[in-house]
Amino acid sequence: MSASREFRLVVVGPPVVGKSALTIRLTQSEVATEYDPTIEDSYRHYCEVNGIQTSLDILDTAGQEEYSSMRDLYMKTGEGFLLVFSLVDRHSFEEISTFYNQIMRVKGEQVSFVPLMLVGNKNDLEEERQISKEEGVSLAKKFDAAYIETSAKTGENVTEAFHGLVKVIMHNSVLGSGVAGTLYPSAKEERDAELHEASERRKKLKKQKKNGTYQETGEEIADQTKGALNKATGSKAANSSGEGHANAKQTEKESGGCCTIM
Ligand SMILES: Nc1nc2c(ncn2[C@@H]2O[C@H](COP(=O)(O)OP(=O)(O)OP(=O)(O)O)[C@@H](O)[C@H]2O)c(=O)[nH]1
Ligand SMILES: [Mg+2]
Repeated sequence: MSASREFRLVVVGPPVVGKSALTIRLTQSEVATEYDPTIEDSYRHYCEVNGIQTSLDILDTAGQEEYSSMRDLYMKTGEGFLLVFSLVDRHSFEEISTFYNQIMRVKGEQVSFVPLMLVGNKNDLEEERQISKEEGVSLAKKFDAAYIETSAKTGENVTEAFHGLVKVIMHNSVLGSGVAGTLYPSAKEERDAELHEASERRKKLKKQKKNGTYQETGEEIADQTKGALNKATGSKAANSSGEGHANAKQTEKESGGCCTIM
């Protein structure tokens, strides 16, 4: 397969959060159960994203502090970053800001927008969860990043996390285009569906009112509709001043069928 576009993705985050397990799950469709601390590993993965043949050059990095001197270099060369923390380890969630700050310091000198995917991994361990979805979304907003929850063990959202980041790089904008499958921001189609739902609900309430079966006040209809509209459009307006945002267009979800070459 000849790749028409190449992307350099870097997987960063504290130790033991599952960076290697996620990378191996994507590139080899294998479940890595052993913990083997990484120094630095590089993977090549061919796939189709938004109908475009892509070659992903994925760098799986060390979470361990003793290898932190290597960070500046890969942060300089990376195009997009998966910032991985563990949903069952609050300390890793708190530590992720250190990685974010370093990326912004290094990349901030080169570009005005850095494509980021904040990844809450190990979502199969629901009963041990220490970080809520709301906390994840809130941190992603602060970082101007997309947010997704994954499991390298079950495979849930693993492809979506990597492909979502590629989409962010392609659009060079998170907030304007949305990213299908992520918890934040939702894709345009998902927001459109919410708007449609709000409009249908308003029609139904109007009909009930006409038939005399309606119980609520007019203000409540307005509030419900406004609430749904706000939910559907999110707080994007406040953040949509970036150049790429206005023309960003969400395309359909990619079909699977990836192949991998190490
Ligand atoms: N239950 C569960 N365990 C996971 C998941 N992802 C990784 N693990 C386990 O967590 C441990 C650490 O995973 P790694 O992928 O090696 O962690 P890492 O972030 O690469 O760690 P460093 O290379 O030291 O930075 C391993 O025992 C994995 O099997 C997951 O989604 N669910
Ligand atoms: Mg590792």
